[in-house]
Amino acid sequence: MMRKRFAESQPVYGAASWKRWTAFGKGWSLLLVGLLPLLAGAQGVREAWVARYNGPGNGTDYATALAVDSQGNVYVTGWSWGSGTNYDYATVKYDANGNELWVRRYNGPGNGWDDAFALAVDSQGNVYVTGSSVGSGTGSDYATIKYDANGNELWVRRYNSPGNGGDAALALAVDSQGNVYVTGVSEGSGTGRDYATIKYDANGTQLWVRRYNGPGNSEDVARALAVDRQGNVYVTGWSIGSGTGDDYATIKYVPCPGPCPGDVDGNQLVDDSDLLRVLFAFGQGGNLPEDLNCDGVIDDADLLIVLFNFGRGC
Ligand SMILES: [Ca+2]
Ligand SMILES: [Ca+2]
Ligand SMILES: [Ca+2]
Ligand SMILES: [Ca+2]
Repeated sequence: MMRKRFAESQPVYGAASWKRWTAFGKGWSLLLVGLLPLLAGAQGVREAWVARYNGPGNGTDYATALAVDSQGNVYVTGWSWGSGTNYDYATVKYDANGNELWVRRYNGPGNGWDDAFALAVDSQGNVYVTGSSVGSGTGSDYATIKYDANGNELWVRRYNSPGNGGDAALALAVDSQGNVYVTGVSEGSGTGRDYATIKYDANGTQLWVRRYNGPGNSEDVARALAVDRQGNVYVTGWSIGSGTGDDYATIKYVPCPGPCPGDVDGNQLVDDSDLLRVLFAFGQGGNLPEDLNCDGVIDDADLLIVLFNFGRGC
């Protein structure tokens, strides 16, 4: 009997306890189920702020590009209806809380349609924008602007194509030295529209322009650009081929002279093989690695670069 009572009492006590514990457990289970997405790393999102910008013309304003810096400041640009100036670039800096710190507008010399398409910010907070801006008798041109962190305009550089037609910069990058690279679409001279890629130094001095006309001798539009730590520049876009319609066309530009002057074959040493390559290519023109000073022909100057650096490792 004792055994039975004990045996009977156990489940009674046990059931009540179990009910309490299971009820408690269910509560925890539900809580855990609720927390599980967070524990698993899934997160919600909340709208911290919305900042709107209406230009002085109270008309159409289109933002096209955005960047954020290490302090959480946010930069946007685009095109914005002005007051008697048609569309202008309008670049806005917000702090991390969405407060508008400054607005800078740019109206080109043609007092016409000016559209910013790309923006970047560097580690000093300098802001770079580029796009298409109507010139004075030049159609639209690239117009690239550098602002300091306070929005002071440091320089504006314009580029008009050899075809004196429509030009629109569509992409921009800045490297760690503050060199600025832009690319886009630019009217050629008998080549339809071409890629045109430009490098400016930190002071806005134009260092080079390179154009690309595809095999279809027709429309070529560069849409994106990147620069790596060695200063190699990459652009891509769409380009009419020869019987292939539009194709991707991706180009790498290497700096000239390179980081290891005289090193033609890229083995980080200036030696016999580099000398032989320059001698073998001597007198040739065109876009060759033996053209060490990039003047379009392999000549004495290139030979001197090899001889001057002979034996040097990089
Ligand atoms: Ca508006
Ligand atoms: Ca304008
Ligand atoms: Ca132009
Ligand atoms: Ca072309």
